[in-house]
Amino acid sequence: MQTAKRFVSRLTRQTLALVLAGGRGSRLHDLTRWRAKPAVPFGGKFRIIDFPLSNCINSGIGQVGVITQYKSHSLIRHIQRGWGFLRGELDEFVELLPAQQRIETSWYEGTADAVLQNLDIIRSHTPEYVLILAGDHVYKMDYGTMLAAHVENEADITVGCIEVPTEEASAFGVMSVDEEFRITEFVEKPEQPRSMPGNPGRSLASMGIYVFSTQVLFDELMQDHQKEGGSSHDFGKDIIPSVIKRLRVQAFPFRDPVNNKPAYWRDVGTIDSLWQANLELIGISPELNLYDAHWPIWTYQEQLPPAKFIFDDDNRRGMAVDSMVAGGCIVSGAQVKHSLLFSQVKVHSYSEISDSVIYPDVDIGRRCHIRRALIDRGCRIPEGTRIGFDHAEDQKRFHVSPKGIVLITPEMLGQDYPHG
Ligand code: ADQ
Ligand code: ADP
Repeated sequence: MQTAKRFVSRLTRQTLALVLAGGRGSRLHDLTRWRAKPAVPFGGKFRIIDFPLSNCINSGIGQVGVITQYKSHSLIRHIQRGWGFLRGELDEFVELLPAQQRIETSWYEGTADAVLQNLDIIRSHTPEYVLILAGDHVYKMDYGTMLAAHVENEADITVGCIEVPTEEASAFGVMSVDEEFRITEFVEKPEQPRSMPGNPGRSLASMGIYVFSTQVLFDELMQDHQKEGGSSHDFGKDIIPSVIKRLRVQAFPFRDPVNNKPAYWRDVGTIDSLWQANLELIGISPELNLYDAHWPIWTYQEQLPPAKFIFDDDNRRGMAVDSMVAGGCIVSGAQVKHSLLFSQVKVHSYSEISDSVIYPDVDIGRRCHIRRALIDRGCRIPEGTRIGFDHAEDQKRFHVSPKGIVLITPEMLGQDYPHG
């Protein structure tokens, strides 16, 4: 029995994954004014949620629920369009679980409440394990290894973790572990995070992803639900810290299976980190390889013609170097350097773009000079616009991040958002 339990494919088949995709992501400013953070575009043709969803499918987990709440329209549309290819008759699905006030007459409070309100749906799928994921991180991870570790350690709960610099650790749940990686202490977003013993300057942070044995999940959610006040109904704040003394709660360090180093994992929670993580993909051998045929990232994509680079009427060369350019783009007599163009971006003659991330359906008029910018979907940049050269000037119309990245949305340009 014990040996049979170790077949990872059996474990993944008995697992229901729940992707929490309802948070605000308010540090992304106007990018999340109309969409949830998991719906934010990333990597030239994906949205952030495609990463955890692809990880599920590539790990062999075919039963997935996506818990939505805040500004969920574009997220729901993306999932309906892009993630309907699973085979219902094989009991594989990506199911949307919007806040529907099923148990309480309120929206989802914390993350634990969001799961609690879907208990009847979880029950109906009779999983042996429930894998709780965040919808807003970029990484490639085989959840099968985490499930196998959960079973081998005979854990009640397993928490995915990574090492982070201690000075950044107060943004996370921070844990201490014993020599068997059992969690002995867990503090959510501590003001003074602890370093790992023997590794000063590094702390062990929760990735906000959890494997629960199903009955443990039910029991703990009900207990938390019945608490009179004092609980924000959140996994990191309430559930995990309160169970570590009573239950076997293991940490699972997320490492790269090839070199056994801490693996690529990004929160992309700010304009600076989002811009940087996008541009990092352009490098010669980026840490996140999107060209890995063994770990495809699935998404919704329109049928688009190839990207096109053309000489304009004055014989000026349209070109992009050191860049990634998605389908449907046309660069005509303009120069694009070290930039990421999402689908259907048009760049017109005499314009120069560098170090920028341009979301889909953007039109950049003639004679624009743009550097270090993040341009949201659907912007039409008027002829002759200069961005990224004079921050005092940029600040009057746009949002300028602490590292000087200029965020531009259609509203800031006085334009309507593209619908549909
Ligand atoms: P945070 O990222 O601060 O910390 P939170 O804001 O609760 O946690 O978001 C976690 C996930 O749940 C996100 O994907 C978010 O979209 C979603 N979410 C939040 N509120 C929701 C709600 N009411 N309904 C549905 N979905 C919701 C967590 C952990 C930390 C850990 C970090 C890692 O609490 O311990 O270190 O994640 O990023
Ligand atoms: P995404 O680029 O993520 O797909 P959308 O452009 O679809 O985002 O916007 C998300 C949702 O918000 C859509 O329903 C869109 O119509 C709506 N929306 C965006 N901006 C506005 C606005 N200024 N006023 C009203 N609705 C808006």
